[in-house]
Amino acid sequence: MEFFKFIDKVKFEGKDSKNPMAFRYYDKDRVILGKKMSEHLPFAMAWWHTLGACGVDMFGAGTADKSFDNEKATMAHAKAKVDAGFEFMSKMGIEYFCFHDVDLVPEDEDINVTNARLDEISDYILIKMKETGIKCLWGTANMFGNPKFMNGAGSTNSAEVYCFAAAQIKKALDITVKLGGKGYVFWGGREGYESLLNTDVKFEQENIARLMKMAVEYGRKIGFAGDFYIEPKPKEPMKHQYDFDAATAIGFLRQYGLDKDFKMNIEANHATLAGHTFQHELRISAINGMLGSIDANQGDLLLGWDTDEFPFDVYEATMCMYEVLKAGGLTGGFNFDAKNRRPSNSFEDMFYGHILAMDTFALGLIKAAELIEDGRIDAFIKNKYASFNEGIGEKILSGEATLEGLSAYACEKKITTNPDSGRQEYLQTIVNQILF
Ligand code: XLS
Ligand code: NI
Ligand code: NI
Repeated sequence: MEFFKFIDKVKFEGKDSKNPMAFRYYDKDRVILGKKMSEHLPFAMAWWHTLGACGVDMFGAGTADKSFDNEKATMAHAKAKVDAGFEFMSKMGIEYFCFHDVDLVPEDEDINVTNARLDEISDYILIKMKETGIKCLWGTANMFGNPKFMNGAGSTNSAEVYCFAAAQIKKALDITVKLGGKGYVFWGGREGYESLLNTDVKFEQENIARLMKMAVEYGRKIGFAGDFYIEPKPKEPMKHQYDFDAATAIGFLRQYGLDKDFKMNIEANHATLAGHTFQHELRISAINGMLGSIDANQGDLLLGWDTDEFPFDVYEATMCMYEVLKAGGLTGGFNFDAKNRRPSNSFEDMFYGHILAMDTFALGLIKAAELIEDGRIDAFIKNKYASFNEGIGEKILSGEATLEGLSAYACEKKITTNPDSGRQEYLQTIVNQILF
């Protein structure tokens, strides 16, 4: 059954094309800095948004029909979603997908039934993967939707719920490994608190770490060689979430000895919710050797929540790709954790959203490569710290310096110098010059 009859395959037509079902910048075989665009940009479809989200919001019902000609919450519907998903990814030229356990099948009261459904659907997905060459980027367990998780999963006060979470993680890992997933994500949905009056933060964080340790041990045992990821987010649904931002999550991983197995999955919209730029979160992850994967979406600075829009801000995408190129690429990919706006409710809009996003990142990649090749920004930064290349600066870097020694140097020289200008506006001019 073909769901998207209006398009055969989205093709690259170039910058001047007015065809809405074509790429203007994403030209998969174009080589940028020695690598094909498709290799720089392993794009992934998010099962939950693309095949599940219907535009439901706090004030109204869904606007988009994602029944795919089947009754919802049935295995027939789950299979139709697989068919629709693989047709969609093939036509878009998207090579990966990401999923939560309960995106794939309807969840039953009895976890054993859910697990059997997951076995069945993953067999079917495997067939489609072989047919199309499409791969799994990462899997995860949804440990925030079920009312059981109202006080968190790893952070719950109920040992029983903790076991239930463990069972979900185990199964989601099994399925991820079965599908050859490159990564496994922990987004700490409800791992946080509303009030400190009823929360033992230390206890909860230690318990989350225990659960992650068990997940790593089990994953390695069943042959999972990929990365585990934490996806930081400061708030929503909880008022305060433990994985607030990259720096916090990295500190947590190091404290509990999880840093060898985990990296960051950075989501653009979560970065801005944390009061950071997307680029900041990427940089912090990269300098700690933990830039793993990206949830490529965009927030709205006028709205204070995770709006999960398809990215269209080329400036942000350029800065993102600048960080990714500097870091030598991702171990993961670019997952479109993004959904159409509620009134964009047709199947065509699913295509337009992903075309917009892929073109935005392709253009970002082209521009980031130009910034790097131009070299003026790198040269500026190198020169900015040049006083550490010789004399007293060199001594500081080599570790020979002592506080007394530096003090003696400063007092003797009666230092009055100020550092050179930061030249921010000059550098911003370079960025604009290259962008436009
Ligand atoms: C929610 C998160 C979620 C994760 C996967 O804000 O972005 O969708 O990516 O659980
Ligand atoms: Ni996400
Ligand atoms: Ni999110």
